[in-house]
Amino acid sequence: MKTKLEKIKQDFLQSIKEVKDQKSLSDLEDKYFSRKGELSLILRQLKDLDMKTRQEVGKFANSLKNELKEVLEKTRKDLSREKTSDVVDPTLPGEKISTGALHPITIVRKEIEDFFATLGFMSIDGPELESDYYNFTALNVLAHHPARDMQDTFYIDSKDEDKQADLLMRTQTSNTQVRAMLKHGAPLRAIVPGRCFRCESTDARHEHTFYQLEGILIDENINLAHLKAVLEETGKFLYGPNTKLRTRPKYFPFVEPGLNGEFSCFLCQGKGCRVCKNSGWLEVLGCGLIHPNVLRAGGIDPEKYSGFAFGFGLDRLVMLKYDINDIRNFHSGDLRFLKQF
Ligand code: FA5
Repeated sequence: MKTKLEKIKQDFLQSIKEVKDQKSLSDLEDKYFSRKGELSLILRQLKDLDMKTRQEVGKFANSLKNELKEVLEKTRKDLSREKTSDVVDPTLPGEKISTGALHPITIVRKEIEDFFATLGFMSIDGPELESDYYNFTALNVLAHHPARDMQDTFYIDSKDEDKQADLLMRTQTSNTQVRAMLKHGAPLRAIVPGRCFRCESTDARHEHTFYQLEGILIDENINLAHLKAVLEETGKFLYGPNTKLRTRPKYFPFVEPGLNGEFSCFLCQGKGCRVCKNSGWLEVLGCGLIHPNVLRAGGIDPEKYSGFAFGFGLDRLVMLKYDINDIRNFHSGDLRFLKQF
């Protein structure tokens, strides 16, 4: 009898898998549990067994009956849930749709673009895969010039088709200086936000892929005072009205004179704190007056026009603005980080 019960169990479990609606479920229930159902008949035969076997098989049969009933009820519930899920109840609260958000670098880039638009600067793009010519040579950095070692470069195996020049991933948005001059001529006011690449080992402040924001202004009689004025206004826009600018000489082959630009620390107002590493100043950019050789490469007469250029580390500005302590968060893809902005 135990073997018969096992067989019933197997058949039942097999059949219930094929049940697709309430009607076939009910037929199956009848087949096993109705008065003349297969399981009911067997249970009725228990009384003919001797006492000992009846106790043993009876226990087994009862637990089997309960088990199969449970499966039956679960299937009944599943079927009715499937059915009701087709029904739309407009009174239920809606599910919140996750819409995503802008990356913090994009947020600050847009703010800075708007700010520079008020000063008459257009925002333009330059290529990330660049020829050696625009990234270095046109910027007064000739082949084998030691200044090339200032930026560790990712070179690409193939060559530029027209000029047979080496290709590389741009190391600086300055690559767009000469391109912009050739395209738009003088006078010119433009900013170039974009990605740059350097073959550097990474740490909390250095990435192999990072953002810069270049600025170029060319017109007649442009001098360092104009550069300082624009940068001071940028500092105030970014970090508040009390922000001061400090410049110190720094060599960049494409500007003369070349300068390093620092803003007074917005957190401690120059007194010294954790953010500015107790110096009171935040180093954020390189800048200077555009070298006459670069103006010439851009088809602009250095006797008539002069200009300035600057290059901000954009990631750096964003890190300071939001108090982010590791640049590697930007490309981590970690949603816990990104959802804060
Ligand atoms: C330049 O790249 C010059 N092109 C800037 C310039 C433009 C000077 C115009 C004069 C005129 P530098 O290598 O210092 O300069 O980089 C500028 C800024 O980019 C740095 O201050 C820093 O904020 C950022 N930067 C440079 N390398 C990295 C890096 N690996 N990771 C993150 N930010 C970086």
